[in-house]
Amino acid sequence: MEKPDPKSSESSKSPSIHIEGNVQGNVIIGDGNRVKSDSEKNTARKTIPRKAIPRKKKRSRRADTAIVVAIIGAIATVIAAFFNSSLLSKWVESTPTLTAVIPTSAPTLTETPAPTKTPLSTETSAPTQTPEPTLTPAATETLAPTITLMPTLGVGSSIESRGVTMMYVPAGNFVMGNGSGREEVKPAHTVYLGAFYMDQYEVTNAAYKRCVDSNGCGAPQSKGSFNIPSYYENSIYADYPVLFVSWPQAKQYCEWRGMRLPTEAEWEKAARGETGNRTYPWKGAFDGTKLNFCDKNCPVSKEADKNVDDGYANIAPVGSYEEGKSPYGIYDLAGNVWEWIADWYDAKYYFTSPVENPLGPNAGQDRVLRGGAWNTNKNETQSFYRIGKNPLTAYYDIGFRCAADANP
Ligand SMILES: [Ca+2]
Ligand SMILES: [Ca+2]
Repeated sequence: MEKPDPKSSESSKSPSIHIEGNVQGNVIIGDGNRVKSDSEKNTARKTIPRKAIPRKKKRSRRADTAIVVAIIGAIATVIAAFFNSSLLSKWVESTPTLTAVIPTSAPTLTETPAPTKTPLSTETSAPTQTPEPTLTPAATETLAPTITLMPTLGVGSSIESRGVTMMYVPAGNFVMGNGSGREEVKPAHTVYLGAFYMDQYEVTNAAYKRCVDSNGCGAPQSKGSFNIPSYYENSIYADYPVLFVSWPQAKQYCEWRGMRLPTEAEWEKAARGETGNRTYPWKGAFDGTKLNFCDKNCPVSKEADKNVDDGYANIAPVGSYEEGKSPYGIYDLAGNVWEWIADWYDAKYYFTSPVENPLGPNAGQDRVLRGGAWNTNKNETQSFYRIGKNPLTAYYDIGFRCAADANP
């Protein structure tokens, strides 16, 4: 009788797992419905060939395989249990907190782009057209009425009249005429005049031409002058006195400007000042350098003063003699051109003249001329010197200037 293989006895101690087939020891054989007797067992042991050992190895491999399968199944069971466990549920519950954060931050980001519309503010650049308020200069025009300076008018004050400057002569008394000399300048007498304005210069070709060009005046009766073929329309003589205008033409020009010719009293006061002790517009004796008269270069030989050169043999531009202006800043009242006066001429008028704002005789043959000219001697340039001339006379040594009441 062979001893049982210790290995087989060990195998008999294996777990009671049901395995079909021939098994050594207390192993169920066959269908397992019946337990065989010891004799049967011995018979069976005797019938077991030695070659069964390798078969045993086959059986253990099968068992290992089954064990692996069982282990895998157990692991699967554990995993399944794990997923069904509360830990899994807790782990799952914790993850949603991460997903909830995302949506909250997202909205805040989408609204921030709104400020990108701020470029609209760049359209506010439209205010760059605000320069329109530069129309404020209109306010400066309101300064024109600042002629409210009237209360402060005095010697040196002036106004503008169609491009011509007029100087202010204050109201007051002055001495008119002269106690000696020719009969028509006598007697010296005090006259009161209201304030008035008088042109600072003799009316120039340019000033008169503005009236002619606007159909306000007739053209001078000659466009030339003494030894000057082209005078009135020649731009070289624009600032020279207009010549060849009659008394009616002179009057019409002043009225075109809204002014009038000066009275004889106004003209004399403008030339002499208030005291009446001046023989010329300047203070003191005759000075051949302060006026344009018939000097040593004058073509009228019998009138020429051979000791004086005043700079002009013929007519001179207005305002050429700064030192020859009157106390009121008025130029060329002595010399250059004779000047038409509003009054009729009467050699005896001073004996009957009103003492206040005299307007001259009511009628007459001639109109008054004052101041002498470029072709006269110094005596005829005296401020009280006076002559009468046919008002229709137009000549190369006769001009005029305008005046106006200062307090109409
Ligand atoms: Ca001269
Ligand atoms: Ca003059």
